[in-house]
Amino acid sequence: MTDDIQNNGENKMQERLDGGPGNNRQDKQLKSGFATLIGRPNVGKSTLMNALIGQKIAITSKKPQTTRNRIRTVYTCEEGQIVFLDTPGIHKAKNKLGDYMVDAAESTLSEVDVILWLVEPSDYIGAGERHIIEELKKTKTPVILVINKIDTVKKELLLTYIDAYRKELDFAEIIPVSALKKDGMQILIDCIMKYLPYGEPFYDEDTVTDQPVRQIVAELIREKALRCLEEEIPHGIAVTIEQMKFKKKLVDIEATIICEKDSHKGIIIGKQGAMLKKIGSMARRDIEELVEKQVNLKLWVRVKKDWRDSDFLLKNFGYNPGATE
Ligand SMILES: Nc1nc2c(ncn2[C@@H]2O[C@H](COP(=O)(O)OP(=O)(O)OP(=O)(O)O)[C@@H](O)[C@H]2O)c(=O)[nH]1
Ligand SMILES: [Mg+2]
Repeated sequence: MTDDIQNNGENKMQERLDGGPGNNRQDKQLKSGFATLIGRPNVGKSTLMNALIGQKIAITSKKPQTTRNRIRTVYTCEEGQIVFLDTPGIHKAKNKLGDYMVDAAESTLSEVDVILWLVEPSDYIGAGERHIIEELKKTKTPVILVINKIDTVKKELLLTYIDAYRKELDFAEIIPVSALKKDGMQILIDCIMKYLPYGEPFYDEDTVTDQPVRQIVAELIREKALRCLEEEIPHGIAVTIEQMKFKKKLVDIEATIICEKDSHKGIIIGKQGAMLKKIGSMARRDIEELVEKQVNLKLWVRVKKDWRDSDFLLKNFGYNPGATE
């Protein structure tokens, strides 16, 4: 297999995500613009974005601080195009990675046409929400309050939550949804459209994301590590792709899981390699769905002490401080 063919496979895969050449729409008064999803960690931003575009691009987990980079996806319909930005949860940063994540989220506020602020279904407005309210007060961008996870509460209580939030900020709209059950998705799409300017679409109509395939693959591996590992270990993990070779029927992938301590390395590998095998086979299934080919996945584990506080290593692992794009 020559390098050309291997690269061609990756390029074709990328083209499928990018929408490929051509596909220009006949545009008459189309709407087109950017919507950012912000909120505290774990409120369901990534789940909601995946539900809105109908495809899994952003990884999700029940552990907070899952998303680390700004992720751009595209929703296109007859009316126009919404470019979504999924962002890391806004939290009190404890290291340089945390600073980077919060900056990736907060820097979107003034760059978009509409902000979706996701909150838990509750009338308790804590310090985390108050910090976000202060940030939102600084921008002129319209804010849609999205009360997510309504499948977990009684419908009667929704009005209390809406009232509590309405007192805090002048929202353009307040929409209750369940991202998990895909409840309220069309209402939310229609509502976002109202706040977008008229204009040409930014991307071809088949484009789903501008995330490179390699990055999605690395994220899928990190997602499985997040799901399989407990306590503080997942927060200290990064994944790098060493190589990805597209062959005729198969994709060969070699990846490294980076962790912060020797003791973590032992846990990630597990007894006779059992944990690493579990992470690998779970990730392989998802990657196969993404690349639509059989995948041969080899995983390694390496220790890089305190990488979350090293500018050099952060950059190396794809978290580029100062450049959140
Ligand atoms: N019951 C219920 N759970 C939800 C809903 N939306 C998301 N979740 C769950 O909430 C958890 C967090 O979801 P994510 O989408 O990863 O949250 P996030 O806001 O992107 O989190 P960070 O990336 O850490 O900021 C996951 O376990 C989801 O399954 C919902 O509508 N209902
Ligand atoms: Mg997320």
